[in-house]
Amino acid sequence: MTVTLNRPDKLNAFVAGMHGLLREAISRAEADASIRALLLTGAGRGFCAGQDLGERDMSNPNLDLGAGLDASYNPFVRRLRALPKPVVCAVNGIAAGAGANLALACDIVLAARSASFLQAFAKIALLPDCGGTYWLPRLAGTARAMGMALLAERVSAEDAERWGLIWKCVDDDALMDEAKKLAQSLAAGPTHAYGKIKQAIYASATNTLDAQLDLERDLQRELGQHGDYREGVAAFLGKRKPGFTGK
Ligand code: T3D
Repeated sequence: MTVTLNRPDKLNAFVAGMHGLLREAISRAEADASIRALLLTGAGRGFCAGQDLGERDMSNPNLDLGAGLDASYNPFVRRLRALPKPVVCAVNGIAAGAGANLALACDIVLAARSASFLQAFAKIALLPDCGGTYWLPRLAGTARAMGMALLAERVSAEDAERWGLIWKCVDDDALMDEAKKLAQSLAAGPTHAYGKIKQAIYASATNTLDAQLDLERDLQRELGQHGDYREGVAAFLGKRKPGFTGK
């Protein structure tokens, strides 16, 4: 399934209605077994410029940004990470604020060479949200995380790849072909195993080695009972391509 953020005149900045549509999309991706990979991208010259800054009522003395995160952004990030299917992000242009951190929440991030990542938050006296303070130090190290968050400067797609923030930077005109090919190939793969790979890799951020070894054992035990494992081994031994079903 491809989900395209589609408000290009505002660089796909988030307004309330988009959150509703994203909720519907992720619910479909969760429920529909025929959807075996998700591809997230943006329409136009930007990927996403984060929260639409015109949407908040600045005259409200009780403005509660935490409530907005609780209601919309945070559940979406949690559901993306927990989705037992691979999520590919094709960052087609600038990814700023919540847009940058939403991209980094995805499992495999490709970015167009002309794209960039901007932790814009400090410019408006906020802090990186949507998991930014979690992913940035883990992916790029504290020094770079701090630089990105405090200085709020654009990081090019090439630097993002070099720093380990994303999987790959590709030429602009190759981005969508490459992202679709990748998503299609993942969708034809052992998607049940991919779900467990996600679970294990993401759990490692907070697990001890002992806990992680136990988790690997438990998940491997389960995968060993799955038809895709049998098919993978039979295909290898039979010198043929495997036909994984994910079921
Ligand atoms: O409220 C809460 O829920 C708290 C949660 C916050 C999460 C966040 O995401 S906070 C961070 C919000 N995002 C930003 O601060 C980024 C703001 N945008 C920019 O700094 C720049 O637009 C960019 C660096 C991303 C791109 O610059 P540039 O020069 O390529 O484009 P531009 O001309 O600034 O933008 C094009 C249009 O999109 C323009 O509209 P116009 O003038 O043509 O009608 C611009 O106003 C609009 N736009 C871009 N970003 C936003 C936006 N409009 C509303 N909100 C935006 N975030």
